[in-house]
Amino acid sequence: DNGIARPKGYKVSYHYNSTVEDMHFGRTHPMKPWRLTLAKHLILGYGLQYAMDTHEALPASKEQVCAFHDPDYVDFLSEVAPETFDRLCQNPKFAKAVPPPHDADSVYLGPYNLSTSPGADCPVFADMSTYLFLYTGATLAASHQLTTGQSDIAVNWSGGLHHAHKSEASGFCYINDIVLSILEMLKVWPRVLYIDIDVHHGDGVEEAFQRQPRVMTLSFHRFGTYDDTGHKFFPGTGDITDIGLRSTHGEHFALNVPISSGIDDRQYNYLFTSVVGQAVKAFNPSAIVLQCGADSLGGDRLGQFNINIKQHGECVRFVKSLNVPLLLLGGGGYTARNVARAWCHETALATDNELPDAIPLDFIPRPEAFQGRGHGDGKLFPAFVRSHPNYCSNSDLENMVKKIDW
Ligand code: ZL4
Ligand code: CA
Ligand code: ZN
Repeated sequence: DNGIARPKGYKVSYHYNSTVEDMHFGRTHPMKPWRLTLAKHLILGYGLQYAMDTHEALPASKEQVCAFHDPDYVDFLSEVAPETFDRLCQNPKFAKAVPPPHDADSVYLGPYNLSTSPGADCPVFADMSTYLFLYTGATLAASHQLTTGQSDIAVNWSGGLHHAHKSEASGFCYINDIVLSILEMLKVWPRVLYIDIDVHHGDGVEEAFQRQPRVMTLSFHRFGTYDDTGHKFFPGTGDITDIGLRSTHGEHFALNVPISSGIDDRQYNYLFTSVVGQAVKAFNPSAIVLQCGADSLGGDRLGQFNINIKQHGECVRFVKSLNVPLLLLGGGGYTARNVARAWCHETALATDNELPDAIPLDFIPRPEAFQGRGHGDGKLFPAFVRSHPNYCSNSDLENMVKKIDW
């Protein structure tokens, strides 16, 4: 007996298709879909499958994806592969989608910000369409469970791709599954709150709902420039003054919490509970979508925060305690073993289970991923080395909370 039980009085569903694990963005590209294999190993190793209903996801249909995205872009995504890219680019229907200006690394970019060059943020890789339509299908199945009242919490760690625009890929994101899920929710609920704890600004979701007062978007993210290069941290938007478009009544429905690098657990918890608390009080959401990007963890390859797994999970616990239908999505996360730890812990929180710190290594296919110094010593909650100097002062954070008012 592993001690794992179903939660009392509510239902959790888990939506996933293992096919996404086998996808490769490129050898050194930071996005590693196999982090989802590690997450699955931990979740099954601890026995959390007994605490929820697991659903194998089917691919989303083109029609479903067109609820937000441009139909030509969706056609391109459904047909594109490394072998077909150049030919598709010649097609007049797609050629009119002008490539964005070449980036600082002067990587060749094709239409829709896609590229077959390995240096691109959004490469065209083998079986890419399969990957895109599956993570989107999982998010749509999860939202369907919620909107039909069959689940109270629905989980898709392969979703949460918040940068994708209506007709452009951006920042490792091609289809904005989050926007699609919120559009589904708006069919049954008056107000949806979107919260984003990925270390990057949730720009695609914010932009999509700029003119929609029934959706409030709230992103916590690193904002500012790199010490060494002076370049802006991606995507460069989401300053505190970015509050979306004001309605005729003066209200606004976007909130942003720009954060300097090195923020610690206590400071993050203060920001999160204060701002989410205020947002919930003012907006009174009927449902919440929480994007749980794990690149806000300490030790992430791209992020620059010093948050531990327990604190990342406290955000999930806080939102869950609000007792409204909840969609939990993944997102970024570039130190694979820690992404797996965080999302396993958060699956446990969703199902009201508490996991022992010692990972059941005997029940895990690749225990070496979590063993040894530098790999977390077989623990679910290793203390991260504070690798980033903390540029957040308590008084700056307090002033920011005061400024975020409406
Ligand atoms: C890489 O090593 O800041 C892509 C991207 C590919 C392979 C080898 C090529 C080497 C880091 C990133 C050159 C890579 C230069 N390879 C990439 C302005 C940039 C243009 C692209 O978590 N170059 C763009 C996007 C961000 C930029 C972050 C976060 C997604 C999410 C949700 C998206 N783009 C500069 C970088 C590498 C690469 C190494 C990389 N790209 C790091 N940060 C970015 O919010 C899922
Ligand atoms: Ca964010
Ligand atoms: Zn991110």
